[in-house]
Amino acid sequence: MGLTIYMDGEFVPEENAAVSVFDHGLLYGDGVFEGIRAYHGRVFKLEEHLDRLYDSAKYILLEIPVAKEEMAKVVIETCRRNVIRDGYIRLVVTRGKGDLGLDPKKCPKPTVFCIAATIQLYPPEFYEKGLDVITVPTRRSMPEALNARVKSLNYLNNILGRIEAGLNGVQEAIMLTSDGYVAEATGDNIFIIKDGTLVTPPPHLGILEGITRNTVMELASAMGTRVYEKVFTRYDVFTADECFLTGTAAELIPVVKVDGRPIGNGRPGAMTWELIRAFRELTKTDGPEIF
Ligand code: PXG
Repeated sequence: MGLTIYMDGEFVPEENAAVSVFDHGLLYGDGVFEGIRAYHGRVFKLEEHLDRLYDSAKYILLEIPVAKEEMAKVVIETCRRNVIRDGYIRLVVTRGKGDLGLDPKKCPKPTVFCIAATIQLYPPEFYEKGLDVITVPTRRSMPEALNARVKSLNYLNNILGRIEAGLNGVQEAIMLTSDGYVAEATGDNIFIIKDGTLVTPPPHLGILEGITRNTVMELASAMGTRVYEKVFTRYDVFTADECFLTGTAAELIPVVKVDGRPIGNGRPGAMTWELIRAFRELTKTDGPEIF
């Protein structure tokens, strides 16, 4: 594809952008990342993504060797060099190159790279007709083990969930907590709508506090909709009027069937469409300009 990648302080051609086989990001998933979108020549919610990246790094005691303000410039410049007006940005900070042991003290210098490209998560027709999803046997990791609020490079828990969805012929999975509460999808947050009220699980349950999720909550509140962060179960999903997922890559996508049960009337709901429209409007004006 011939992309230009930001890699440890310089912009290099894709074929020269490589990490060491001793990088602890690769050996152990020891690192943090962000997936960010560019829309209409702007980096959507850049500040929020950078705040989360630096908080994730802080939680794992990883000091990012680039100041936050500088990192904002790195993201914008990577888009510029790849002529990305609408695209998907992956910003990654790993513990860096160490030895074969776990000890992060052996990794003197974190690895930082940024990719600006494009992405299509689900086939376009699913945005129109909605997704069919299942709850999977693999539970979301306990927050006491690795807090899901950290956007770490350890995605095996989610990937197992995604594999189980695929084994059952659907695109996406809903993962439950070890107590059986609805947590989130493998790479998206979940919302249900009942009697005009929007409900989504609280971050302390052990989910990623999605930036798209927070944006949707703000948009709904601004529309005068009641919004609650509340713990709920599959019962609440099965009896909901509407259901949808949110994520930077997925954006807002309606869910029309869960575990074989149609949600509401089995078609994407009116409130979901209204939120999708409001979200699309916001992408026109939010975030710093690339060009
Ligand atoms: N939950 C999880 C577990 C995520 O990984 C979200 C929610 C949504 O968060 P944002 O801030 O993006 O609204 C994510 C982020 C993929 C993929 O290929 C998805 C994410 C990250 C990287 C890849 O599906 N999702």
